[in-house]
Amino acid sequence: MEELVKKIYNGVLEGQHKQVAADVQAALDGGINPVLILNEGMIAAMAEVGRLFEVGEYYVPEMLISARAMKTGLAVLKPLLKEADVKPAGRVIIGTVKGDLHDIGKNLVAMMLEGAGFEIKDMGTDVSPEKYVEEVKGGGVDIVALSALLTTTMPNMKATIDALKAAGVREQVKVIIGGAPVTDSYAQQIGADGYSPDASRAVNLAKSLVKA
Ligand code: B1M
Repeated sequence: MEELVKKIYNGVLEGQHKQVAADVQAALDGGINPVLILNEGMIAAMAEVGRLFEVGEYYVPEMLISARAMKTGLAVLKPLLKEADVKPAGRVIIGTVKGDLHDIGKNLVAMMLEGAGFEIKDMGTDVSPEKYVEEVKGGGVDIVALSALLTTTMPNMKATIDALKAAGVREQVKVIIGGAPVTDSYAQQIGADGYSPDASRAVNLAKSLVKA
């Protein structure tokens, strides 16, 4: 039984998405608790993927194929997790800011957060401040995650935070930002709650903010 969970862990680590889906199904058929499969098989593997990325042993392509394997396994697991009433680590809305069409990094951050147990609403690219505000007003959002790849669209991160303030909902959420031109000092300057240079550290940041 534990061997199957270890196999799922290794499958996610190696990015074998079809094998992971089959192994998750086999584990469920064998009566293994879905929460155990999620935590010890999949989320633990994605945490290791993050560590390998941080020490320079994994690169973006490896992260992407592991994230795909995790997603494939999660699709098999999800209906049972709902039955088991597993609470997400937090609810995140994520998007690339207004005027910006780059989405590869944003997608990676979304996948890593999902791998860490967060519920994700992907708002897509070119997302206006008003759309973020509307979503936050709808309730249930813990973190607003903003990505920008262009120096010309970075100011729309500030515009989004300002719009949240103007709508009176800034204090309801944590705002995290990232993207190639973004820096920690920029995050402080515009009043974001945190900055992460990459997808793996975005997970640690998000976890620390929902705990706080
Ligand atoms: Co664009 N582009 N691009 N481009 N593009 C850059 C960003 C650029 C640096 C290339 C260059 O000139 N050297 C440059 C920006 C210059 C600047 O502003 N300083 C540039 C430009 C100028 C443009 C156009 C204006 C080109 C033109 O039309 N004249 C145009 C703008 C379009 C628009 O957005 N309105 C444009 C268009 C495009 C494509 C559509 C062709 C394509 C995007 C396809 C897509 O995303 N679906 C594209 C691409 C692919 C790039 C490069 C080559 C690669 C970006 C990428 O995906 N990197 C890029 C050059 C480069 O970065 N080397 C470039 C891989 C990705 C995994 O990394 O997105 O940095 P990244 O994400 C990382 C971290 O930044 C972080 O985690 C990720 C993973 O670790 N991160 C976060 C990202 N978001 C985060 C959020 C967080 C936390 C961490 O919390 C919320």
